[in-house]
Amino acid sequence: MQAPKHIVILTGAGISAESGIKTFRASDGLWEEHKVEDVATPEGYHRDPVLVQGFYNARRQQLQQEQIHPNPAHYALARLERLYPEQITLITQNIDNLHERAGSQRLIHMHGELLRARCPVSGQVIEWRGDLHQEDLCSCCQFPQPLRPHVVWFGEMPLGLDRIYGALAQCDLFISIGTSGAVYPAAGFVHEAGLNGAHTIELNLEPSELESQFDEKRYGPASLLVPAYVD
Ligand code: BJW
Repeated sequence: MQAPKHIVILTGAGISAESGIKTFRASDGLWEEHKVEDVATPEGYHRDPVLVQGFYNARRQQLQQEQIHPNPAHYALARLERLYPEQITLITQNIDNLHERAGSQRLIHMHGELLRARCPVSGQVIEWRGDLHQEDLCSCCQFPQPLRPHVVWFGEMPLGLDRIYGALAQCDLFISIGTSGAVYPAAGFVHEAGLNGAHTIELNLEPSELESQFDEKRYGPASLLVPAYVD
């Protein structure tokens, strides 16, 4: 691959599918078992915090099982970052930690991180590897608050947007990997990058909802496509 000046890479649930982590919108995906509005909105959380904490506790436990590992797609992106550390902005919508475990260091978790909890009042974020319960209170406020998962639900503001839009404004290559393009603002990044003159490429199992917006497309499993593209 010829080195562009700046590359923005956006990943979604599809990159972690072959590591054994379920995607959202597949027929056996996470939304098949749960209603989106129950487990991925602030309203759902306020209605039934125990249900929502249980949903994330189960995913947190699964992520830390021995058989869950980064796959060749995560490793290929980490290799690319080692080759071009200054030229790459890696943005993930995933809350798993598989990019970091593969060696990626300069990573933006725009929808948060499963292994962290957050105080809803001060915004303080702390590492959290075990189950999270309503009785787990923050230690930052005068009146301690129940900690919540450090994730971004529908209607909430994604994280790192200033850095993301800054990188999109200067990138000449935009690569989207394993995302359905169903959720904004991430679904708008290809348009944004295209406006700035970047070459855009989709690497996905199948054409996404945004397929027609990409200059180049390759379809198949990420564990094969990504190493073949970046190496
Ligand atoms: C493989 C593979 C393999 C499988 N190899 N590929 C109307 C119009 C426009 C916008 C809105 C609207 N109404 C509301 C909105 C905004 C809303 C939104 O987008 N709603 C849509 C439903 C329309 N967005 C928000 O509310 C966001 N905030 C916001 O907009 O703030 C205001 C704002 C304004 C202006 C600028 C900026 C901000 C927040 C969105 C938060 C999303 N949160 C979740 C949950 C996170 C925590 C958790 O993990 O539980 O994020 S929802 C869920 O979807 C999760 C994911 O990150 C996200 C995207 O899913 P992803 O990764 O694409 O997964 P899938 O399953 O959809 O797709 C997997 C893909 O992989 C598929 O294509 C497969 O084919 C492929 N695949 N195996 C390669 N082996």
